[in-house]
Order: sequence, then structure tokens, then C-alpha cells
Amino acid sequence: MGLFGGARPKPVAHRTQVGIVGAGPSGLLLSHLLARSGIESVVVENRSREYCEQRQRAGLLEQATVSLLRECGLGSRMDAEGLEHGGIYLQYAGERHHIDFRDLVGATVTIYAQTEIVKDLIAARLADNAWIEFSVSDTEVSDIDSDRPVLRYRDSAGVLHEVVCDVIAGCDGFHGITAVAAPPERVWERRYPYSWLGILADVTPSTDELIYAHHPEGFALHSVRTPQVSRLYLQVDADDDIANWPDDRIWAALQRRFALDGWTLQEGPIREKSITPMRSYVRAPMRRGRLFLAGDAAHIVPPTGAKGLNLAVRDVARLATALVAWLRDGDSRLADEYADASLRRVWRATHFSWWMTQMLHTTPGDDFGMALQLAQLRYTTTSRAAATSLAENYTGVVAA
Ligand code: RFL
Ligand code: PHB
Repeated sequence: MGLFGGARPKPVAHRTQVGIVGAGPSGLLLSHLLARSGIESVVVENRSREYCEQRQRAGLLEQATVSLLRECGLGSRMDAEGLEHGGIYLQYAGERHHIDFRDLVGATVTIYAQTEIVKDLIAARLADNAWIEFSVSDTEVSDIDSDRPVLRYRDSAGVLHEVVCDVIAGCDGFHGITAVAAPPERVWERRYPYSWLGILADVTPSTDELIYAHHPEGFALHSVRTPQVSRLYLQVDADDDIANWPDDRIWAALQRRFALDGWTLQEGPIREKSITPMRSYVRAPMRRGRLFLAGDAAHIVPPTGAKGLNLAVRDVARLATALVAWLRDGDSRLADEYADASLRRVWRATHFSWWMTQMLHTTPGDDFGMALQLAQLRYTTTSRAAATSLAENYTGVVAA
């Protein structure tokens, strides 16, 4: 019964093959890959299109991510505007060392912001007349243990919809609802005692490749977005508040942490700043019945290894192949393997992200920890074997 005793409005009924919750990179790319093989889907997203296209997040793509985006027709702007990097710098104890990925593993990475990938994906899906609903509310999934799972949502005009699907994909990130609909059997989690303060600044990057800097005061990262825009990060306290960080304090901390004889960090107007907590989280399984989880809905890594977005793309590429084999060709084997096969790469990336994080972030008073970090950094920058291990993991060419 409705609020005033009347009958509840009947939802508008629909049918599709794959119901996708979330229009982040995972959900949009899944919808795009499925469409290329003739599988239809709906994407429902509780934020507006503008919000999804502006949300500042990742920026670094593994070589395999770049290849996949190119192969599925999403490469033209990325190839024109993306910046290919052949390595990174590791800085510690007043020294800056280059890790040369091309030389060590024959691979590169590309800077192309997640915001731009999301814009490209939305444009491609809409050009294809795809069914995407932005600004929905009351998203719900049910009947996932049956062979007709149901996705419900209220559209931006307040109308209820009910979509009967063959499969539902939970691509709704870490705070989404699908992971709750399929409670995990097991969870592994680590919260780190620090956060990242990230800024976007209108200033030409002071470096040709990313600088990861270890400093007694805390970690700092110099990344880039375009030849005119820099992205920089500072390790701050876990419970720090952005209100404690006026722009001049941010630049002063960056200047101290990146200081190097003969090199200057250029400053410019800060366009955006925010603080993100650091966490590792893995849940298993990544599937229950006909609900499959992908990307941040299933796992979170700290950003130090630049793996979050790349893992999401790997999940979705595997899931798209599996769903096409199942829904088009009737072969469910890849779908049955999806959860375990994805977790192998998730754990490789989880280990690498943790390893980079514990090597580079400092804890006041922990002199023993700091001495170990410096030994580890020196080994990583002077041993070809150790540098190769970092390069394999960072570029994503590592087997998993
Ligand atoms: P997303 O991008 O979080 O997208 C999930 C989408 O689902 C929507 N949603 C819902 N829609 C409908 N109904 C509901 N009930 C819903 N609940 C949520 C959300 O609005 C959203 O649009 O997950 P996806 O697609 O799996 O993509 C994963 C990546 O976004 C993520 O791994 C990376 O951005 C992580 N990450 C970083 N990764 C890197 O590789 N390098 C980085 O520098 C980096 N920086 C970051 C990051 C993540 C951040 N977050 C999560 C706060 C910086 C930040 C601030
Ligand atoms: C970024 O450009 O936002 C970025 C790059 C590398 C990281 C994390 C973030 O490890």
C-alpha cells in the first residue's frame, strides 16, 4: 500500500541482457565491450553525467589498459593527448634515481586522466544509442540466485523502473549497493595510518616523468595531467582535514619533500584539492549467482602503485569475454572461472600497492622503519633485478 492507502505505483517493466550498476570506468567499459559483441545492457548511475565526468581520480594507465582501449575503438583522443612515460623517478636521502621501464621490461605507461576516459566512454555509448540512466535513486538488485535477476531504480523524474536481466554487474564502486546484496564469504583489509592530499594545479609540470619522493616528513608524488596541468600528492595524517591545508602550506610542504640541488618545483594556482584515505581491501568471491562484481566494488588498493583503475579494466575485460561466451554462445565456463581468475591479478596488484606504500610512507619516530625503507630504496635503485621487479609490476606486464 502507498503512503496514503492507495496502491503503490507499478514500476515500468523492462527486459535486457546485462544490468549494470555504476557509470564509472568499470560499468561504462563493460557496457561498451558487450555492445561490440551484440550483448545489450542498461547502465544505471546515481550521480549526474557532469559529476561523473569531473570526478578527479586516477591518471596512469598500464600498457595493457592502453592497448585494450585502443582495440575497442577508444584510442583516438588518448593517442592524441595522452603522455607516454618510459619510467619513474624514486627520490630519497637527497638523491633522485630513474627506473627505466623501456630498458628493464620493454614497456611504457601512459598518463591520461580517468575523467577523460569516462568522457570518451560516455560519448561512445551515447553515440551508439546506449541505454544509460544518470541521476537515479533507490537502486536495488534482487533475485540474484535465480536465472532472472532484477534491477530496480527510480529515474531522475521519480519514475520507478524494474529491469529483468540475465546477469547483473556490480560496478558501483566501494560504497555501492551490489556488494551488500552479495555478502562476501571472506574479506581481507588493511587501513593505513595516513591519507593522500591531492591537488590539481595550473602549472607546467616540473618533471618529464613521475617523481615518488621518500622524505622524513612524509611521502610526496609529482604526477602530471597535461603539459599545462600538474597533479601532486602529499602524505598527510589519516584524520587530517583539508581546511588545515591552505595553498601556501601545501606548496611549502611540496618544496621541502621534493627539494633537490639544481632542480626547482614550479608553483601555480591550485584548482582543486582533496584528501583520500588509504586502504587495501579484497573480498571473495567476486560473484554470487548471477551477480558479478568488478572494479572498486570488489577491491580497493592504495594509490601508490597506480593500480585501481587498471585492475578495474582487467576485471571488466575478463567479465565481458565471459559474458559474451555465456549469453551469446551458451558456454558458461569463463563465467565460472571469472571470480578466481580475477583474484589472482587482484592479489598481485594488492601486494605491489602495499609494497610501494610501505616503502615510501614515513611514520614519525619509527627510525628502524625509516632505515629499512632507505635500504629497500637503495636496493631497488641499484640492483637491476630489484628494479626489474618494480618495472614489471608498475607497467603491469607481470604474469598473474
Ligand atoms: P568508480 O569509479 O567508483 O565508479 C562507481 C560508480 O558507481 C556509482 N554508484 C552507483 N550507481 C547507482 N546506484 C548506486 N547505488 C551507486 N553507488 C555508486 C558511483 O557514483 C560511480 O559513478 O568505480 P570503478 O568503475 O570500479 O572504477 C575504479 C576506479 O575509479 C578506481 O579504482 C580508481 O580511481 C582508484 N583511484 C586511483 N587509481 C589509480 O590507479 N590511480 C590513482 O591515482 C587513483 N586515485 C582513486 C584515486 C580513487 C579515489 N576514490 C575512490 C575516492 C583517487 C580517489 C579520490
Ligand atoms: C595520478 O596521476 O593521479 C597518479 C599517478 C600515479 C600514482 C597515483 C596517482 O601512483
